[in-house]
Amino acid sequence: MVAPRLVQEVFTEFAADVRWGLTKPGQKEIPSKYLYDEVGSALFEVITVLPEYGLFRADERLLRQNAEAISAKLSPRPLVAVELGSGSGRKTRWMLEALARRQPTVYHPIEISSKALDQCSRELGRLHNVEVRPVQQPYLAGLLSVAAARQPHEQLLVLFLGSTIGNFNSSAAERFLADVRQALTAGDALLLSADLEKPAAQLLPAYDDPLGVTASFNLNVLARMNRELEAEFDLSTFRHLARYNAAERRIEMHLLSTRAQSVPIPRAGCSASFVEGETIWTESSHKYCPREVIEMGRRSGFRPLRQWIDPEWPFAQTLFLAE
Ligand code: AVJ
Repeated sequence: MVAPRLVQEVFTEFAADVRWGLTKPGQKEIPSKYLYDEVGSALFEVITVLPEYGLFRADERLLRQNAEAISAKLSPRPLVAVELGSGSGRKTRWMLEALARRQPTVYHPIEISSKALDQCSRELGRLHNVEVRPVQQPYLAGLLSVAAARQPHEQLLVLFLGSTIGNFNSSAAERFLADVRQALTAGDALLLSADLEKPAAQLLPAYDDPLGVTASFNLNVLARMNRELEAEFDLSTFRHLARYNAAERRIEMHLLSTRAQSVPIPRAGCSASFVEGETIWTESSHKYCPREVIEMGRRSGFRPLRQWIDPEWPFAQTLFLAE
């Protein structure tokens, strides 16, 4: 009896967000978190191995090269590492190995996808001196529950990798970091990844690859509405669109309706009407300059300790201490 009610509640939140985002006046939108159901998360894993999607490898390179330097900056106290949105956990291995060489480490991957958590536990569960304790919750709720259970002598290290911070607009990003800071104690640490500004010619193929994986990743949100909300989207009448918004310094992903149409979405209690060429905005990926990341951390209650930048694909990792 319990499981069906839970499923119902998840559908209700998705349905409410869809109804709001597809019937409001002006730009239609669907929050980007809905891209990551089981199919979407699997497609994102494929995106990370595409040659055009340089940011994943830049993040991984920085971790591999600097994991020792990062762990040397932490206190020798027992460490609790918390990762917000671990995905498969593939690149976190480098960090955990370096940490575990110095001290026993508890690692909490926080994810809403149970598939990703399983994969992550398998990938990282056998590392020496590391204990994996998965948390299936939204980021902040998960972080708060880990923080509530901490021992006073432990240091928390929050990992927010992959430039997921770029999904937020700048004021939301800062609010989010301030919320993270609130959950921490002075002396805790934050390692934050952010993709940096670079020429649009380098950036765009990362979000519009020739194989069409990113297009499938984006179109999946229409397929998901068909699966979960009994919607009647004809995917062949929508097209993936990635563009660089230079004024806002972000990549935007949209789904463009190639014709005028009205699409019933019964379980959201609405239909969505499109004029030809109208788009649904599905994701933003903000691109930063290095100083901006430092300043954003500072304003949220963190002291920057050090920043590393990948020269091949401009990308920054910044280590902060909670003040
Ligand atoms: C996982 C949010 C960092 O914005 O680059 C990849 C998601 N979207 N290709 C990004 C994504 C399209 C990705 N983040």
